Amino acid sequence: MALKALDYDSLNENVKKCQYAVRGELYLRASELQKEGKKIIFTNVGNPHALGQKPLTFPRQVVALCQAPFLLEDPNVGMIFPADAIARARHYLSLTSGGLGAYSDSRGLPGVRKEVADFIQRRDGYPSDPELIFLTDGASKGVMQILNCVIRGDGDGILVPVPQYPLYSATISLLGGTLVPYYLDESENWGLDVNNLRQSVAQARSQGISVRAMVIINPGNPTGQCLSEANLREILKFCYNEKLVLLGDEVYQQNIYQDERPFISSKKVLMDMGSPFSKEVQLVSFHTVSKGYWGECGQRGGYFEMTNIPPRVVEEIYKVASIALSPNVSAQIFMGLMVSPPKPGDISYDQFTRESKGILESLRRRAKIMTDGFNSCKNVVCNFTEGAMYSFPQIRLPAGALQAAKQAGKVPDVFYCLKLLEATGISTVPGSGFGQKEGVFHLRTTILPAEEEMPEIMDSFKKFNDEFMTQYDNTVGYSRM
Ligand code: DCS
Repeated sequence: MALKALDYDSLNENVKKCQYAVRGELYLRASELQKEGKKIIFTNVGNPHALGQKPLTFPRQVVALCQAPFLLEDPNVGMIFPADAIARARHYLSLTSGGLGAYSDSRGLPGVRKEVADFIQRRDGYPSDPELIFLTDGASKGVMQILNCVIRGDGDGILVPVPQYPLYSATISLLGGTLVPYYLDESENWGLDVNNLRQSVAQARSQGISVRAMVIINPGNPTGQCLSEANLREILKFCYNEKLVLLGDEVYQQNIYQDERPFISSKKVLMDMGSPFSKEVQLVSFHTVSKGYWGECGQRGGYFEMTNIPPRVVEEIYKVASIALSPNVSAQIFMGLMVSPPKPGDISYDQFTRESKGILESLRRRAKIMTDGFNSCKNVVCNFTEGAMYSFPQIRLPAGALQAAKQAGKVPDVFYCLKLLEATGISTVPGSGFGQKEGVFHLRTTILPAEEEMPEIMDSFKKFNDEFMTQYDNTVGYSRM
């Protein structure tokens, strides 16, 4: 009998091929255990509010007023909302044509895109054009839109770091392109070696693949490293020589936990390099309201900025964005607020600063507690989390554990993470979901559990790990670095 269009065997093969480990086997098992009444610590997703982070007060006040504009007409509104939140709500409503219930332009509200451009200009010291900024439903949708424009078929390759955040591998699969991996160097704190890049491109070309774009994630997910300015220059030169569009995923730009290597945007480095690079290299940079000290993942707000993309191409990207009519309008307002927070002298400035500093300082402490905790465990080594929201320790599995995993029909790091979940309730993502070198195993946790719960979580991890290692440490030989 003929198959129906949505029978499994007739499905688009690209959909079946696509894998997304952050919500994979471990997450499903954790959800089952939770239903059975076990306490689960979900460290698999960088979802700060789900782990207890409180929303910043000022942006929620502004958006609440935009959602319920009748409150602005209430004579008592000033008793509940500060005057700067009221003024800002009126400002954003004036930028819309019909409030939050109306579609906006498919690129986003022009007034908010102007605020984003002003932010980029303040951050980098170079002009930014609102016409080249599109607002999106989270950074994910922006990445998908751009990859959709770049990938023409399986002969097109995209350079992606390994380990990587699986948005990239999954989207490339869905669009039928080819992922060209370049390996980050764990022994160099997950640094990026341009010689590796050259090798990856040469190898892909020898297989007839046309390499068209390069992804960087800075700060890194899952690896947590911050790229140096020198490294960014090398990357941009490489893209110039190879005619690659650079996709700069900079969603963790506020999440920095050391002072030696502050965040520097790819756009700034490119502009600093001057001509011909600044006029030639094609760059698309992504940002979001989901990360930083905002953590407003559920709002689904993001933007991308295009540099050196010809106007005709921008028009085409606009056309395709129009198919979805409009990005989420309340999320656009979150974005506007993120890029223009209260200023010194504003009524809400002190509270906003107190809240945001409190979150960032605590994340900095948590990054250290976590990496120190991992490094105190048997057969575990972990680079310091310099930025982003994750720790990515390497787990050196004894031969006995590799054998047991094989018997259970599991990839070794999936086996380890499942055992960890069953024993402690800690839900992580196995390193195989992000890509890693053959025969080397990792796991990823977020650094987001509440600070006061962190020591207990790390104790319970250590107890599990050290017992696991003793249990399987009956043979010679380990997985290696
Ligand atoms: N880029 C990177 C590097 C990310 O880590 C994420 C989300 C995104 C883009 C997309 O975020 P938004 O669409 O919300 O803007 N990170 C996921 C993760 O690894 N854990 O939680 C979500």
